[in-house]
Amino acid sequence: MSENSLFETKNAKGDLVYKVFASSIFAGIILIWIYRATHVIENGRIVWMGMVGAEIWFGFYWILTQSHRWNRVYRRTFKERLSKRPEGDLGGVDIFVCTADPEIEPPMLVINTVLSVMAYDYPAEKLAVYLSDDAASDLTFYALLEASAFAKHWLPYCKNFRVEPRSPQAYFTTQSALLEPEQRHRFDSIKKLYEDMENRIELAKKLGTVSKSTLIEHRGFSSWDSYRSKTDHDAILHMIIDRDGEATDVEGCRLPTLVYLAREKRPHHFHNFKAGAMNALIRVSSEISNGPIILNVDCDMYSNDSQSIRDALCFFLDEDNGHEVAYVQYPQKFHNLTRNELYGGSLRVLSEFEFPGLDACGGPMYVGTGCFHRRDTLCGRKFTEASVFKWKGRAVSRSGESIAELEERVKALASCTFELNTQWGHEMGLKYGCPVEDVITGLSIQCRGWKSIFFNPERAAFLGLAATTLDQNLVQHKRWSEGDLQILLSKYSPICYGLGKINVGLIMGYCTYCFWSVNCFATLFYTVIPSLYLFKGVPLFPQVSSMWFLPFAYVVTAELVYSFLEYLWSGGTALGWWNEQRMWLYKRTSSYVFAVTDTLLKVVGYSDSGFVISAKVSDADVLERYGQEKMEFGATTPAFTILATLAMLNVFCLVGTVVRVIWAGEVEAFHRSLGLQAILCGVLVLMNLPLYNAAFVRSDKGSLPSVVTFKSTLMAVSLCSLSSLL
Ligand SMILES: *[C@@H]1O[C@H](CO)[C@@H](O)[C@H](O)[C@H]1NC(C)=O
Ligand SMILES: CC(=O)N[C@H]1CO[C@H](CO)[C@@H](O)[C@@H]1O
Repeated sequence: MSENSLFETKNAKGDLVYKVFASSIFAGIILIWIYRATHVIENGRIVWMGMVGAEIWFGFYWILTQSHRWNRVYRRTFKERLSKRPEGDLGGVDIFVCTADPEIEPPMLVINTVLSVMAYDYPAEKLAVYLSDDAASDLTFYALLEASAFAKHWLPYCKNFRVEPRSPQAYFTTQSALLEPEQRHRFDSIKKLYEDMENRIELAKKLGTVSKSTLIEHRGFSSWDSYRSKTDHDAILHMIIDRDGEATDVEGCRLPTLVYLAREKRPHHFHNFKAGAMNALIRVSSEISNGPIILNVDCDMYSNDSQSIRDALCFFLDEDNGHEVAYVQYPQKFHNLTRNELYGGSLRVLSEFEFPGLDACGGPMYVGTGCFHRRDTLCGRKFTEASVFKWKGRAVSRSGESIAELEERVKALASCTFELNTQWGHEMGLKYGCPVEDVITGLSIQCRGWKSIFFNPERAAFLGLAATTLDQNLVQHKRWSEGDLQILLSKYSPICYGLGKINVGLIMGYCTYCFWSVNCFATLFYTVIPSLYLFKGVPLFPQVSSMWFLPFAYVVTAELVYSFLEYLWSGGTALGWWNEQRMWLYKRTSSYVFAVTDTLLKVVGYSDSGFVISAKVSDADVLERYGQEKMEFGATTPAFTILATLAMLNVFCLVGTVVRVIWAGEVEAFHRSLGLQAILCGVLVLMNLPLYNAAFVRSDKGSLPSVVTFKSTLMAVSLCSLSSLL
């Protein structure tokens, strides 16, 4: 590392210890496989084959996940070295914020994100913020106008008092420290301004329209004259704070450019979701500001650190390695998690262990938010040794062109016909044709020879909103795992597409996610069959006194202890880990089942199994239960029926077995031959305690609907009786 390096990369400590540990687990897995191969269950060949299949799968999947842990690297930046360079050397940065639905993503949420990124500590004339509104909501547009007025007070306030975080909402709710009298005064007045703005926006939302005077005041609203519906309207583009204009804040300093865009939508043109919106933004911004660096964030993810742009630039501008870097991915973090992360939504282990592991193999995947890109790589450029990052000149205004003319010209780039017969969506921009377009976009960039960087600073750079009900979480994971499975079946399958172009470890890393949903088979088998056979009194695992018992006991215990330590190390709590294990089980036995089923249905030509997306807005009482960490089961969905059936089945098997054993006085024999099976069944029952509670004890709205309880009990009883007959 030279004196001028802007970042450093460190290998994880304890690498060697981990490798020894992993090797011992691997030896255990091999022994388990040997045991299965040499111990055929005579009166149950099919079950034996199932056990073999499940254990081969678990072993195989475990090997895949080693790509996340074998080597890991951690990054650190030296911003102070960057700041020694003249400020004038810095170039343009374009920030894309995407929103798609004013109901799910209320305007106040969106503008808080916009304000937080407008307030980055970066020269304002080089910063341009674009809001893509795929719902073309005049309410969101109105909120953005209000935000631009508020920014004139907010930005100087942030800079004068070095305020953090710079999302006003987050700032006002976390600000508790005593302020100096001088700031106190400003604080009160700016808070008042914010609340007034919030009231006006909430009022407009309630009335469904903005006031007449506002409509007349801003020419922008006339764009909605021809608006028919969310899916049928012209392109709408407004430079709310224009590029070359004289818009300044209350202290006379420049403001960042601020642009509102709703690309054209027509019922007969497929819009390609967020990838389509991002590509429209890439084109539109190229004519307005053309910043060589693009940051994209989801509209619920505010900036929690005003220095993040400078951090990211350290990677791109580094003299030794900067030329290889295509994008810098930040972890997804959330500000509304409860202490013990009831739904395991913190992605803790992902950001502390898995992504640093991918980073060591060539770079993390692009997850669609919280990511800085080089514009040229996003537009399809291939890597060469000469790909040094340069700040290119910004888009120049055409002489004599007015703002209105510029808007009119640029709008054409956001029409739905623009991409016909072009490489957009294929060689250029984000890729189309897959529900998780971000991942294949990142993969193809890496396949063109680029590296990516995972940067997880101590202080979170971006904070988003985690889903707050069980249903929302399961649906979200169904969507992710289904998208990832489709990648595997598409021409962008990391195995075929990446082989020879990227590191094998990275291919394995991608596969870990692509195979997520496939885990459902082995897990379902393991949660049902051993318990049923316990009930029947047929052992499926080696006797406790046998030598073969050891590899089973070792692999399971060691992996559990390891994952527990990993979780604590990542900053979680013990109960949080336990909650995560439950979610692990629930995802694998519901979300993934639907993901695989839907994918298979699509392959044979049906469209969907009808596992629908539920609203993301939660009621006050739902949020209250979330705050108390009570699981939310209050919906009649197929997913809950499966989960409840499995839970009932396990408790029946356990109770039935205990009763039988005590009745017959076979405790000793039972302990010897069915020990492992009973432990497995017992752990499954323990994991499901919140479900039994929701089914039989709780009476609030989040309890399990009685129809689901009834159905699942019936099914579990039938399964138990059926199996004892066979
Ligand atoms: C967000 O930033 C604040 C400082 O403004 C910091 O105290 C806090 O720890 C950050 N949040 C996270 C989750 O890192
Ligand atoms: C917007 C939102 O859902 N916020 C919630 C985040 O979680 C906390 C509990 O930790 C709730 O109180 C918030 O309402």
